[in-house]
Amino acid sequence: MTDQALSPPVDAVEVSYEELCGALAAKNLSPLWKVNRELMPLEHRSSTLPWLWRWRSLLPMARRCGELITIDRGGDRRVLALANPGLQGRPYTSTTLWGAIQYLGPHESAPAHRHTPNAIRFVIEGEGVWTTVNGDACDMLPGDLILTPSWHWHDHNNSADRPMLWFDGLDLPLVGVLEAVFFELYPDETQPVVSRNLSELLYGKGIAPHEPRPGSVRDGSAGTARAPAGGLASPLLRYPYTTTDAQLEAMLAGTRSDVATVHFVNPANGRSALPTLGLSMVRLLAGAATAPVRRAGSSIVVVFRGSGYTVMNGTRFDWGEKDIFVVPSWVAAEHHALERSDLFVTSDRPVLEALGLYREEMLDEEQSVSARFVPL
Ligand code: 1HN
Repeated sequence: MTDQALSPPVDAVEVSYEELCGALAAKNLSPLWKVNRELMPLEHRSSTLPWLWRWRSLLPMARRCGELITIDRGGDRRVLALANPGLQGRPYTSTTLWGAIQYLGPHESAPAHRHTPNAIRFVIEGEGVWTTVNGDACDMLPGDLILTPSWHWHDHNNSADRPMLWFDGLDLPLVGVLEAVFFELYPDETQPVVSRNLSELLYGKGIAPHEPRPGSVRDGSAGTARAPAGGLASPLLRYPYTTTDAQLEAMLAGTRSDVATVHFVNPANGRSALPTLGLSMVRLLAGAATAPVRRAGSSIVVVFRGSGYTVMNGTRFDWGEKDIFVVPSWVAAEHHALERSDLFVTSDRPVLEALGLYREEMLDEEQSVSARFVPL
């Protein structure tokens, strides 16, 4: 029998329900009624697990990698991804964020390349290293944040006798699901250094260069290596810890609060320094705690200084200096500092906000797993 109303005419399918299901699968069709609750669960679910990586186990393994693994072209970087055990062996810290430790030995260089995922470096240990970003050599000292925005050339160079370790944060898993990952090797091992900390000099002081419109007659930017202002990413590429520290101190002194947070923003527009990554530093004084909150979107926390614990969905994660942990989407989290602590946070929040998907919920004291500790 054919259905004449359809063009072209098709054969009617007269089979049992079981046979129909088999026929659907054979034709790559999937009935929603079988996967509905999985796709639209009534309770929010995240496959990312709350997890913590201890510095005392990370460091010796990173060092051993330094001895056994060379940085060749091809391999390119000596990076240990913080692979979330909820993500079936994929090397991602959450479904949207890549978090990793990178180790660069004395007098080593990690060759120049560029890619569409946005990346940040947050320096944990070492000195005498710089990352050249589109020709601008950005010095890296502990606590500094360095941006390598989408499609910017970058290579890392260690001129010191000591190894260097930093945290790499990327939006790679997100750009991956969008199937928008592109990658290119620089023709040479490293880029010529055109300037040193120029982005900081030009954009780090609240006053910024006049930017002629691209293509205008007197557009003096042609031929310079620096990142464009007016793009989605910040033209400021280096956020030194000295500035972060001074700002947090001023905030705490000025507010009599025991918690202060700074956001690393694009000085040209006040938005997040990178379009896909939220970047902030939270300082908690000894005994301070943040109220329990759950947020859509995930974040990775690097404990730069201090010690304390974070309660995530009722489980307590004790942390010390340089430990790294992940807060999955919609997991209630509260941070408690046992001593004065600095927490560096990388999140996917700008993406959720831009798409109208961001939500958060403050949880009251009863729902809190442990009551807020009020310092004497
Ligand atoms: C990358 O290019 C770097 O440039 C670090 O240092 C980590 C992880 C995945 C893909 C590219 C770097 C990376 C990465």
